[in-house]
Amino acid sequence: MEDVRPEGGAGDKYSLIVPTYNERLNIALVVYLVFKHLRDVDFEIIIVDDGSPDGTQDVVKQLQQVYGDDRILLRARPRKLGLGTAYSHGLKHASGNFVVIMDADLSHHPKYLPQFIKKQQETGASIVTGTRYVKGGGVHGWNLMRKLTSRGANVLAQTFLWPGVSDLTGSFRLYRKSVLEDLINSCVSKGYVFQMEMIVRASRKGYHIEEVPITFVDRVFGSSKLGGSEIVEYLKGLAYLLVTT
Ligand SMILES: Nc1nc2c(ncn2[C@@H]2O[C@H](COP(=O)(O)OP(=O)(O)O)[C@@H](O)[C@H]2O)c(=O)[nH]1
Ligand SMILES: [Mg+2]
Repeated sequence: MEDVRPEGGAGDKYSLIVPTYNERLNIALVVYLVFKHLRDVDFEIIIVDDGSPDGTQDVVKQLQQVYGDDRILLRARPRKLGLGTAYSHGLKHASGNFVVIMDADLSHHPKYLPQFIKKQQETGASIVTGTRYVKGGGVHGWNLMRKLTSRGANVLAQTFLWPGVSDLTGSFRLYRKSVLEDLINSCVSKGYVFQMEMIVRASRKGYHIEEVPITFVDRVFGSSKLGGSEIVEYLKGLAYLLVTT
């Protein structure tokens, strides 16, 4: 199946899973930029909206009129059910042999998508992950506290889990679909820890992982959902991974 396909292209299809909660102001720009940067690529965008009260779905429906509902799939859920299950929900509807997971708030800029694809084709990797913590990568727009939190989280996890990947908590990644299915089935964490569990388990399972430096720019519109309780959850998650992987 996917894994025996010759590398390098023809026939590859990319399903971009974009979870949204109150992204009315961002989603059209993200979609526009994806089309702009993936001109010669076969792809679909699967938007998993959790009943956003701001009317995100109305904007998505308008985008479907413009780009076609075979390119923009709206796979909504009735209410806010969390990110981890949003990915598996989107995955059920993915028809590509590769899946990209990205945020809707432009922190994950679509301009990097061609680099992810190229890296996968050159290396045959099962996962290509965007990393902020190598030369050429970075973070813009975060205050010192948030930078320290993210950096600290990565340093802690590197120290204890030695996953061989420089950015564990970022979530801008390309996966072979079969690999993502396997990982989602093996992961139990919720929330922010989920991204770290996915990549740590991938590394333990011996999947070939490559990195592409990205600059993460904080969202311009809307507000983030990260707070103090996530830091506590993160530390619990780290401890859990330490004993289970
Ligand atoms: N479907 C769905 N999407 C969500 C949920 N929570 C966050 N998102 C989306 O997930 C992405 C990342 O969330 P964000 O608040 O930007 O997290 P941050 O970048 O870590 O601060 C964005 O595209 C959000 O709209 C949720 O419960 N359900
Ligand atoms: Mg964000």
